[in-house]
Amino acid sequence: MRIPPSHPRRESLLARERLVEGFREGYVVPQGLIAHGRGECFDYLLGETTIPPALEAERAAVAALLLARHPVISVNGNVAALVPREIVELARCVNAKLEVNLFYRTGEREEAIARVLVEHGAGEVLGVGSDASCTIPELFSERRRVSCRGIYAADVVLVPLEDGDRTEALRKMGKTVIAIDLNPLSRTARAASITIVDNVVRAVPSMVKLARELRGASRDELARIASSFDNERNLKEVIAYIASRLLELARRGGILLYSA
Ligand code: PTJ
Repeated sequence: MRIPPSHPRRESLLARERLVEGFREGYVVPQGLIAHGRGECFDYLLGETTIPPALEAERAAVAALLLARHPVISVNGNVAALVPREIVELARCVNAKLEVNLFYRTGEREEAIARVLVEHGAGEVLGVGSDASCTIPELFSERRRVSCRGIYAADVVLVPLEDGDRTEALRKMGKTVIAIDLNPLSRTARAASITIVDNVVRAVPSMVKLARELRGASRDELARIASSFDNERNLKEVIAYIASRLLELARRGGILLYSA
């Protein structure tokens, strides 16, 4: 589908096209298309931009990843479709392993997603086939099967577009969990150690940029950034931001601007 460069919703339409392509190629599940629609709805409320509390969370997340002994980035179908190059680049910048981990797991999808990551520059991709032989305790979805050298052993795990159950289970294992979730009210958002309320298509490139900036920082400075972050306070700031933005739009009648 050709989307004119001047189209006001170009970026959003391009993201949809990438997901539809991933769906046609078999690595995005239909449920992933529905999940994206829910995300788009929250993105409207944010004004489709990285808001200040999200940037603060991205900074804390990058500091935590750079400080980690064994950081791992979990990749599902939507992430592979939306930000394949950027997620590989982020892993490289923070020296993290990449692991495929799927809610709707099939061997074909695992392999297809690993292939997409390799095509975009990844070296080793964990979590495929028999590599996913460790189990996250108390988790009953297919997400429980993880790589013993990856998520199972990780101290810090980045989980974009996650479900609440795994976030809670990983926290119970003592791990620092970083979530990227446009819904600030979700169970994932509340259960994670650091929640980035931003679209993955903006959050991941922003984290790459921050990683390049912070790579030269001392461990003390990184520890200060990571430990001064308070997830509950940050989520309250996100909700306050949305509330005041909606009030402002209602006052100005500006809601019409967003009905394209
Ligand atoms: O590829 P699989 O098999 O692992 O399945 C992936 C999906 C996304 C289908 C699976 O993880 C799922 O069902 O997720 P949920 O429980 O629907 O949660 C997805 C969350 O991500 C929701 O809170 C959405 O608001 C949010 N979300 C959707 N699109 C984006 C997003 N957050 C950030 N950026 C997005 N582009």
